[in-house]
Amino acid sequence: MSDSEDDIILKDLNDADLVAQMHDDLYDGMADEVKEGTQILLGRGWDANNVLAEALVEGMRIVGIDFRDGILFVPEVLQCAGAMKGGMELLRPILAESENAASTGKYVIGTVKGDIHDIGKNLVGMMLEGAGFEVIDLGINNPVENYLEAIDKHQPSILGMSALLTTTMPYMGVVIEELDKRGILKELPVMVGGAPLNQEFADAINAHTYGRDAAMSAELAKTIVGKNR
Ligand code: B1M
Repeated sequence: MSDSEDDIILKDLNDADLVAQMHDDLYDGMADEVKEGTQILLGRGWDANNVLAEALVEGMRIVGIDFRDGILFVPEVLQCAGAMKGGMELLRPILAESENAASTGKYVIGTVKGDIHDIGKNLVGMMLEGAGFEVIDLGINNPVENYLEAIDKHQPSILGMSALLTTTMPYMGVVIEELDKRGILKELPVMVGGAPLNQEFADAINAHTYGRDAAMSAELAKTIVGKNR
């Protein structure tokens, strides 16, 4: 996007220009600069949620458009993802700070088989930690066996599945069917989420809840375990 970064001193930019520059830096996969911008905004008193939404998630939305249109390719988008994760790591402890730190419940989360997208899942995990959940993150590309093993081992209050591809979202239904067959579904609420999903799909596969975004998912999770005031 921009090719004259050399002379730009991030801390000298006003908020709007800094956010725009961070979108460029995220697009260019410049992890150090994205981290520095994140730090500067926090230092100026920005709320962590606003830094996340306006600087990082919005930057990734722009990346997504050019990825879709064949302007950016997988290796470049991986670099963008790395830059986004750098910024998210700085926000993690702030988002996870909570008066509910004692544990609202256990939440097992993982991206489904065939799918390696994890940025959104990680964000959901951070918000859940912020809501006081103990989060057990199974990572990416999880077959049904991984979910079953984690349920057995951790006895969670909620199971969460993430999918970013139209080709992998049906696998959520496979997992839910298996839980149903084993009599687990009636005891364990399942939350599903990811960009291609909607409420209709969640209903069709018999999921308990559809989480549209990270903040809403944390609120829904608290409601499910009866901890929403
Ligand atoms: Co991929 N990719 N990708 N990709 N990628 C998408 C998803 C795509 C929409 C891009 C596009 O065409 N515009 C498209 C999917 C099209 C479709 O299925 N309809 C796509 C494709 C096609 C692919 C490949 C097939 C490309 C290829 O190889 N030719 C390939 C598939 C690999 C695989 O998984 N098997 C692929 C690969 C990759 C990368 C590895 C390069 C990289 C992932 C890196 C990583 O995650 N570590 C990548 C990325 C980064 C994207 C985009 C650009 C960004 C995704 C993202 O991180 N968004 C994405 C385009 C886009 O979405 N704009 C795209 C930011 C994140 C904060 O949002 O993940 O939606 P999101 O999460 C949100 C909500 O959805 C929700 O809360 C989150 C926060 O608010 N949410 C949940 C998510 N999970 C939840 C779970 C919940 C509740 C809420 O409860 C449990």
